[in-house]
Amino acid sequence: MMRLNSIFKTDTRPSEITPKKVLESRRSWMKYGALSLAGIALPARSEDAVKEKKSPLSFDKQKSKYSTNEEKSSYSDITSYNNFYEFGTGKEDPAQYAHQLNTDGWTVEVVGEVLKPRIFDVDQMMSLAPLEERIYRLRCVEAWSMVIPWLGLPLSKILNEVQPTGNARFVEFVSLHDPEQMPGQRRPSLDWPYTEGLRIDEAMNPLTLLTMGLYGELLPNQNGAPVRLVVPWKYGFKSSKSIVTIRLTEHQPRTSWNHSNPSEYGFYSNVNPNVSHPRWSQRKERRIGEFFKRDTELFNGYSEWVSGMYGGMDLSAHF
Ligand SMILES: Nc1nc2c(c(=O)[nH]1)N[C@H]1C(S)=C(S)[C@@H](COP(=O)(O)O)O[C@H]1N2
Ligand SMILES: [Mo]
Repeated sequence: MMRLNSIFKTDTRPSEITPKKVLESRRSWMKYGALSLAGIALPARSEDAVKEKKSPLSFDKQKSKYSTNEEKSSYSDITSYNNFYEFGTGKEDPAQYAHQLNTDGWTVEVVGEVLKPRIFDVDQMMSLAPLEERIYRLRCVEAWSMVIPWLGLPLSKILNEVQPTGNARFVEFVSLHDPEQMPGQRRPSLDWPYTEGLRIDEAMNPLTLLTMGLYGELLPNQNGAPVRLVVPWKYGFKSSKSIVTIRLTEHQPRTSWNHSNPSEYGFYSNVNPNVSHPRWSQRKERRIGEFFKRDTELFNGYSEWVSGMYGGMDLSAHF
């Protein structure tokens, strides 16, 4: 805890200071949310939550049944070694430049093949379920990994709100496109905006989280504030950051990495030690902060909950 204490500049452990801090930022979101909605009433659920004086941000301190028991990566590793190409292609670029991103008044539109398209502000999304802490492994395609205590809610809670139509077979996630705030977007390192996608059953799987925080705090910008996806059985690039649009579609959406290099980055990108990346093996991974490599597990160790979705599929063809 020594290290964390120094990061948070306090004698209190982060887990103990969380509720107040998070609650304070919730209030500022409420304020901005109200402004941006300009007179449009907040949905009943959000108002009810306030009336009941029950913070919708209170989260389950018990470990979720989906959490790993492995040692968590340090807060400083999680927030200083990132991939977020909107802020540059170097691992240290996001921590250096992402503070330029203004997340005030952020909204996410949930549109497409749905009966009730809707624009959510971040607070409204958080109000749909109590935030829950889940300690998930994040395995990057570059063969490193971390263990991160995320704070989020199952994406299915949001999707159920908008009522997918019978044509909704995929979900597309679009991240913010704003070259003024995101210097990396002034270069064609990817085809902007960053887009990703999941099949609808993957999106509805209880492991798939819409995440607003980590280590009991709101997400630092470099980790994808104010709202990012976390899909723990897939390579990290499927977990889109700073999302502004969630679109349900009939056809498989085009995704940024697949588009830039289809032979290296498949649509599914399930973590799989038996399917090599064309330029390196995926059999082993280096846990950031450790010296010796570990064996990579199929579906990043989450087979129990996800393998059923891929029955009969050739995972080397659908990599
Ligand atoms: N919008 C956006 N989302 C993104 C990326 C990105 O460049 N832009 N990088 C992805 C990659 S490659 C990884 S490994 C994870 C890293 O998440 P982390 O920095 O929170 O560990 O974010 C993913 N989400
Ligand atoms: Mo990644």
